[in-house]
Amino acid sequence: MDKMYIRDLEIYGFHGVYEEEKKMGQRFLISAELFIDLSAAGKNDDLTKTVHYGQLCCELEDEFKKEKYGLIEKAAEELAKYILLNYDLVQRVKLMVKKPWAPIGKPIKYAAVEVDRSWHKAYIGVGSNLGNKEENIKGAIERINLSGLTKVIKVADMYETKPVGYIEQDDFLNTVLEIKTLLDPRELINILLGVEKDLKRERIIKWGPRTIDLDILLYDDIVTNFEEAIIPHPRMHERMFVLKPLSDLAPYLMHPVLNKRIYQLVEDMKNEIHR
Ligand code: PH2
Ligand code: MG
Ligand code: MG
Repeated sequence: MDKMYIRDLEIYGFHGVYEEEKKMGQRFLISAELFIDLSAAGKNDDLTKTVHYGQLCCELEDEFKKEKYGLIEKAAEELAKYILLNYDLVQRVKLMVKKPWAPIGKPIKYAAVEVDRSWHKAYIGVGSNLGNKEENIKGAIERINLSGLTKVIKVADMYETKPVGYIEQDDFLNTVLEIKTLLDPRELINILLGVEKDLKRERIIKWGPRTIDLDILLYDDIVTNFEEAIIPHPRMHERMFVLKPLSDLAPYLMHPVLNKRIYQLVEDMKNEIHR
């Protein structure tokens, strides 16, 4: 991947654990490594296909001076997020904050931290079979977007489906979302649980009626084994109400455990039914 560098942008700021640092301020040096495809800008000599580094430096300075944090970790985290949220073309950023005048009474060149942050792509299975199903799903999408660090990129068609598992309940409306997120899987699952709660989901019967169900199906190509979010979703390949909308969005995507493409999983399941 191509990169753009900002090296040692000097900013006078007020971050620090000690009171005098917040009062007097000190010199900081900011470096950023942006992962960005520069080929279109390179071919066409077109500024709109890249990042204007002059503008970026001004914005980083404003952002850096807006708050007084205790830790350079926090300052670095905020700047990395700022870049990813405000510059669509940037896929990943490494951001370093150096403190050459750190008041520690020792002769060091500087103390510094670097954070490495990037967008992740994930697919979310959505289902509703209680209340106004379509409104519930739209409400969930809105809330996910409002949560800040996650954006819904694509929404598959909505499918009316017969309940699978516990069948004494109303039909479902199902779809799948493609999202990009700065959250790790645990943080993402917590946001999704918050949205479910917000939409008055009550967990009474396992696999029973729900206003909204939001499941992480896939997250990049990672494989997890922690209880709260097993990724890929362990039953996704057995559920047509997941596979069909997912295959509308990403038929050629590989399932990282089964090593098959999504459209192949759809075919497998159809053959299973007709066997
Ligand atoms: N979700 C379940 C159990 N059964 N059936 C359909 N048709 N759609 C669902 O979303 C669904 C289900 C558990 O999450
Ligand atoms: Mg579910
Ligand atoms: Mg669920």
